[in-house]
Amino acid sequence: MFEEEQEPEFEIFSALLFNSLKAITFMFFISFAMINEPADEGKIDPKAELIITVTWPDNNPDDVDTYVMDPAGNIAWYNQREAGLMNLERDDRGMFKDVILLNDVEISNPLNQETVAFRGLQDGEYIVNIVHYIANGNAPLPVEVKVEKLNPTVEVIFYQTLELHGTGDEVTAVRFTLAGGEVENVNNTPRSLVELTRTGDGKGTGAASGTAPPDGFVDPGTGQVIEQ
Ligand SMILES: [Ca+2]
Ligand SMILES: [Ca+2]
Repeated sequence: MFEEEQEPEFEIFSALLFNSLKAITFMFFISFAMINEPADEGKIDPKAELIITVTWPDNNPDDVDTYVMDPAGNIAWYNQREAGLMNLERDDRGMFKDVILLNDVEISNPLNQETVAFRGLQDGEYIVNIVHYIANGNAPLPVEVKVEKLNPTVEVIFYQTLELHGTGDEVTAVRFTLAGGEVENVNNTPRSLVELTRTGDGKGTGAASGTAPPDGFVDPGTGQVIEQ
């Protein structure tokens, strides 16, 4: 009699305990998943072998884009930021969304810079292009392009200030060939990479056809892909 009265309570307690354990386990996995979520924005690979830096004047509202093709034909650009062993760390869009926090207050970040990091290198030709995606004035825009090979010691392969002349202007900044760790045949013979990404001729170009990026990521104001 005594035992019969105790059993239902015990069952309820067991069920509660079991459900609580399930909930705690679930929350544990959720938080673990959130901790491991990669924060790729602005991340620089500490083991980078080569870095390309494209810079234009502080506070300039123009949007310059960097396109890089590796020997395998992969092209890194704003719509395909990871391609082969390359990673476009950030698509800088002039002053758009450029803020930094100072004393908990948002202030504008004047920097205009895009960086492509390589976590590995292969023999063959690399092509670095810059594109004037959005121009706001008529004056030529000076754009610094620097290519540095980092190992075994820092070696500047290329450093020059080029000019872009209005929306749509694409300039081949530099082409170079790696052969067994040596840099050869540094030149700037023009070759359009924009064309390759739009026609889908490059590998991993992220756009099979047409000139528009996927609808869900387009900023209606500028028509450009919104940073994730
Ligand atoms: Ca850009
Ligand atoms: Ca900027």
